Amino acid sequence: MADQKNSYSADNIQALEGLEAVRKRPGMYIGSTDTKGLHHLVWEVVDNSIDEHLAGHCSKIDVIIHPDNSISVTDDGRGIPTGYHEKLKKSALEVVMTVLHAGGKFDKDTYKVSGGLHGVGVSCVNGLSEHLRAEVHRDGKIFVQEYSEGKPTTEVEVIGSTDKTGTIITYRPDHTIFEDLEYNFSTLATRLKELSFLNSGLYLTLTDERQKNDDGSFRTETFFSEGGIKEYVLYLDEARQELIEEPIYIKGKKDDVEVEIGMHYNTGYKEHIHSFVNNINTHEGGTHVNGFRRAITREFKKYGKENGFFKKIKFEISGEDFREGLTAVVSVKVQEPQFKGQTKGELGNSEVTAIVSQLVGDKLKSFLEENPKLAKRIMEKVVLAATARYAARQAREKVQRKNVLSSGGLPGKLSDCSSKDPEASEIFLVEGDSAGGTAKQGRDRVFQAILPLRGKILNVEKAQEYRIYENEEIKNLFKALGVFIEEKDGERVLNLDKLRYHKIVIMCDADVDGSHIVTLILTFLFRYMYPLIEAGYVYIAAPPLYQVKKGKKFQYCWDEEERKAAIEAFSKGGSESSIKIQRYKGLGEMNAEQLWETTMDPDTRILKQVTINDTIESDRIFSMLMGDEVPPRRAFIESHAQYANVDV
Ligand code: 0RA
Repeated sequence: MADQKNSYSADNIQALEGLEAVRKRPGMYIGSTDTKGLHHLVWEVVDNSIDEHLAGHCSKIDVIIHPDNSISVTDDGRGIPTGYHEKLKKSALEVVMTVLHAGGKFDKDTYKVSGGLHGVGVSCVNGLSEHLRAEVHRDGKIFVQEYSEGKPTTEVEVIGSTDKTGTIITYRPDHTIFEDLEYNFSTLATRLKELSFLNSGLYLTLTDERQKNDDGSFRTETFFSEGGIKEYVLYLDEARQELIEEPIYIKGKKDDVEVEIGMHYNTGYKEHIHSFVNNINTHEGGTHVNGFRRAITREFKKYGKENGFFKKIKFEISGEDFREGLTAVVSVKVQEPQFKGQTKGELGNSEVTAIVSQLVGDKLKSFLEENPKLAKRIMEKVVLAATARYAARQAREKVQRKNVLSSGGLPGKLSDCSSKDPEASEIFLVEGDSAGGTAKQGRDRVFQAILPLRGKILNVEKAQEYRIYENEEIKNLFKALGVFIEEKDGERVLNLDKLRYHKIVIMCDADVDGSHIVTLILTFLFRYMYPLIEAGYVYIAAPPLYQVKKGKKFQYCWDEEERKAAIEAFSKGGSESSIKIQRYKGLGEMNAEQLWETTMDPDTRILKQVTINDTIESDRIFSMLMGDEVPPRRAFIESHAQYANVDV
C-alpha cells in the first residue's frame, strides 16, 4: 500500500538493499499504488526515452498495451549502455536496471531535463514488476536480460546482431503491489499527445492489443507535432473563435533556462494558462507563470496607455483583464527544478521569473509595434473585459452579500437536511420540480437535502461572468452550498469554509436530455467551483435503467448485461412470458420508495465520483462540448463514438 506520510530519512533508504526499498515503500517512489501509480510506471520508462530525444538521439517511441496489461516501450535511442562496470563488477545494463538512480551516472554531460516530480528511473519500474525484460540494440548486437521483482533471472545475453540502436522495455506490474492492473487507453493517449506537443519532431505511438478495429488490426494512435507549442495552443483553442489568427510564439534561452511559450487570443471570456517544467505539468503554476503574467500586464498596460485605449475607463485595469480570452502554454526547461505547493505542482526557482518576464516582454513589445491592427483588437477586448469584470464584481457582491452576510440566506426551493455536519450531509441536485418532489419524499431527511433545478441550467461556457451571477439556478446553488468567491492577491478563489455538504450528487434522468443537463451542471462546477471536484465532493447518481419482474420477485438493472442475466435467472424452470420489463426513461417514473432503494440509499445505490484525469484535456473537452463552434464538436463526438466511453 502507498504510504507517503511516513517520513523516511536518506540513511534508512541506504540501509535497505537495492530495490527492496522500492518494494517496501512504493508510494514514496511513484506517488501511490492505485491506478495513478500504475500509469506512472509507463512515464518512468518513457521519460528515459524522452531524455534520449532531448539529447538528440531518439526520434520515435512506441508504447504497447499487451492483452495481459503488460507494457512495452520501444525507442530508437542509443540503447542502455551494456559495457562492464568496473566498480560494481557487472554489466552497466544490470546496474541501470537494478540500482536506484543509476541512470544519470552514466551520462553526466548530457542535458537531462525530463522527469522531475518523481523521476526515479527505470530501475524503480523493475522493482515493482513481477517480470521485466530489457532488450538493447547497441554496438551491432542485441542484448537481453530478464528480471523478476527487480532481481536478474538471467545473465545479460547476446541473442543476435542488429544494425539499429535502441531499447525495448517490457514489464508486467506486480499484482501484489498494485490494486488495479488495468491500463486505460485514454489516460496514456492524453499524456502521449501532450508529450508530442512538448517535444516537436518526436513520433509517439500507442497500440492497444486488447482492442481490435473492424479490420482486425489493433487500436493504434500516432502523436506527432511539427509546430510544437505553437500548434498546441491552436489545438487547445480549436473549439473557440479566434481573435488573432496566428499564435504569438516565444522561444529563448538564458542562463541555462530554456523558455518556450505559445499564446493565442480567442473571443471567449476565460483565461487558460497551462504550464510545464521539464515536460511536467505544473498545475499550480509558479515562478515561470508569474514571470509570464508580469510581462503581459507590464507591456500591454504601457502600450494601451500610450496609445489612448484606456481613456474611458474610470477604474484601474487589472492584470486579469489582459488575459481574458487568452490560451497559453508556458514551458520551461530548468536544470535543477524545485517544486513546492500542496501537490508539488508549483515551480519554486526564483531566478526563472525574471528570465521569462524579460523574454516575453521583449517579444510582446515588438509584436505590438509590428502588428498595430492585432494590438488594437486585443486592447479593445481588454477594455470590454475590464468593464465586464467591474459589472460582474458588482453582481457577485450583490448575490454574496445576501448569501453569506444576511441570515436566512437559503433558497426557498431547497429542502434542507436536519444535520448540520457537512461531512455527513449530502445534497442532491435534481432535474425538475416533479423529480425533486419524489426525491424529497424518498430521501432520508436527516442527512439528505434536495435542490430541484429548473430544466437546463445556463451554459456557462458561452455566458459572460456577470450573467452567471444573475442566473436564478446558479444563485441558488451558491446559496445552498454555502460557498462564495473571494479575491485574494487579485485572484478569485472559491471559499469552502462554510460548505454545507461533502457530497454533491447530480441526479438526472438516464436519457439524452438528462445527460445533457449533467454536462451543463458539470461545466458550471468545473469552471466556477473546481475545488469541489478537486476535493472529491462531486458525484453523479446512477438511476437504474430497467426493472425486471416476475410475480412478486423483481430486480433492478443498470445495463443490458444485467437485464439479460435477470431475464435468464427469472425464466429458469419457466418461460420468459409472465416476466415484465419496465424501462425507466426518467426519475419521474419511479415512486419515492423505488427512487430511495435504487438511487439514494447509501447501502444500495451506485454513485460515480467525478474525478479529473487531466485538467488540460478536460478543459479542452468542455470547450468542445459546450462552446460555440459546431464542427469541432461534431468531429469530437464522432471520433469518440467508436470507442464509446469518453473520460472527462
Ligand atoms: C543510461 C545511460 C544512457 C542511456 C540510458 C541509460 C537509457 C535508458 C533507457 C531506458 C529506456 N530507454 C533508454 N535509453 C537510454 C546514455 C547512453 C550513452 O551515453 O550512450
